[in-house]
Amino acid sequence: MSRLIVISNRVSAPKAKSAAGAQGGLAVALSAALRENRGIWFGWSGNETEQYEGKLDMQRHDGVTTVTIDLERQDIDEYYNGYANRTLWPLFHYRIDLAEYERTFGSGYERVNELFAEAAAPLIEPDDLVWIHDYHMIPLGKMLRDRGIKNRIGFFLHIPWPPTRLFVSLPYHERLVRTMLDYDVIGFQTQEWLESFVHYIEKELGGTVDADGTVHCEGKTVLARAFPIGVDFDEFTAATKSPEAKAAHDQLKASSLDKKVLIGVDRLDYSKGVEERFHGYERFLTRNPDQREDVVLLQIAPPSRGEVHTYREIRERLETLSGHINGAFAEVDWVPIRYVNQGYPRAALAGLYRASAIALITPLRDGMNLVAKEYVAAQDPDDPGVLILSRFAGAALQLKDALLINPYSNDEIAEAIAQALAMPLAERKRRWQSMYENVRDEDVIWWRHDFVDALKG
Ligand code: ADQ
Repeated sequence: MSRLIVISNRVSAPKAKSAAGAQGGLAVALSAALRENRGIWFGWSGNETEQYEGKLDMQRHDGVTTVTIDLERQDIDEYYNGYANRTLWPLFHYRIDLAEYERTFGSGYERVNELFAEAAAPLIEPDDLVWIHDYHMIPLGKMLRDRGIKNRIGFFLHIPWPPTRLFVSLPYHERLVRTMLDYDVIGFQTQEWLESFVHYIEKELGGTVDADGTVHCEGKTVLARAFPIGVDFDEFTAATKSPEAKAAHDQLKASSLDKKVLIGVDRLDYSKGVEERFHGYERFLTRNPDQREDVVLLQIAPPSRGEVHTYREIRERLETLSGHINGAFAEVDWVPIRYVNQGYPRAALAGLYRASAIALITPLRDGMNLVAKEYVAAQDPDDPGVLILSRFAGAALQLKDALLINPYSNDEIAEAIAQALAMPLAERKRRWQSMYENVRDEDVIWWRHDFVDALKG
């Protein structure tokens, strides 16, 4: 069996099962994938160093070797806060209004990717499979090739790939995409993001793409395919039965009495559509005065990327908006929104999902969205809740029996809440059953096998 070398911006394998903080979807998915594979996970420690001198920190936990490096302040600012989170993240989530194009960000991004390549190349042995993750590391495969690495190298993008007409607003876009032609496999979350990539290759670089996804471009060949990521189904369903889950479940039930809980769980990010969700919920409260006190919205949103100003701004806007809605509608014994800015351990989260009659998941654009799948996995089969899901989340292509809504429409959100509250048990069960089968069958292990098999060639 080949060893797997995973490379991503951050490494958080050892903590992934128990940390109470905001866990990125990537950390949760990869810790599961690496546990069985004698793998090495390489990336940034998350720490800052005065001066980077090529020092590697190597640790072993749970069958996974992690190797990390520290980064200098300027690298963190230009590569991570800059190009990754102020340029690529907004652009790839269709927000060119928020994307910032600074030369220093682009050069910092290339510099840090070179630094990653220099540090990772010596760890790679001849039979290893190399799997690079996400938008922070797009050019890394080529930089490893430049250092003589001949192994099979795959790249998986966790976020959307934007339509060509938006993508070409990125200075040096051809240069970035050309680096991707050195991979053996490029994976996207859904067919939709794949189609945008293929369109770019054909229209901007004059390449051709076969029906099986083989891309021919500028003398190179690479397989491009969709590999929808799933949840660690076994781990998550086990967590649902834990004492911690039961305690969280009972606490939420007891504190909301006979009210139906609507739950939202997101990293605090403008792409998650939490503002639009609050507006849709407000519309529901306005339109349905007789049902107001039957519901409560629990929104869990731990802050992320606090060094980036757009994240500080969305945080402030949400505080103001939740305060406004609560001020306008609250009664002595009821507030419409419980807005919580912290992360929860996964087991507690499982209990909260199970205690909630409705999940309100309304991203404006999302590569996949694992919260939607976790909500489905956590339900009681005898009395399952209803998933209201944005049609712009990658997960909507698999979870077709959710109530799919356009998150930009307050009316659609309000109407879906009313429909969910009125939904008969038989319909809830029918919709949940089909979503449950998908979440169970297309889980993170299935995803990993699918990608690694393609990478083996
Ligand atoms: P994220 O944007 O981080 O991931 P998501 O897929 O929803 O989004 O994953 C979030 C993970 O963090 C989930 O496992 C969730 O349980 C956890 N989480 C969120 N809020 C939490 C809280 N308050 N407390 C504890 N845990 C919390 C990126 C892409 C997604 C893609 C994933 C995986 O943006 O589209 O699905 O990677 O590929």
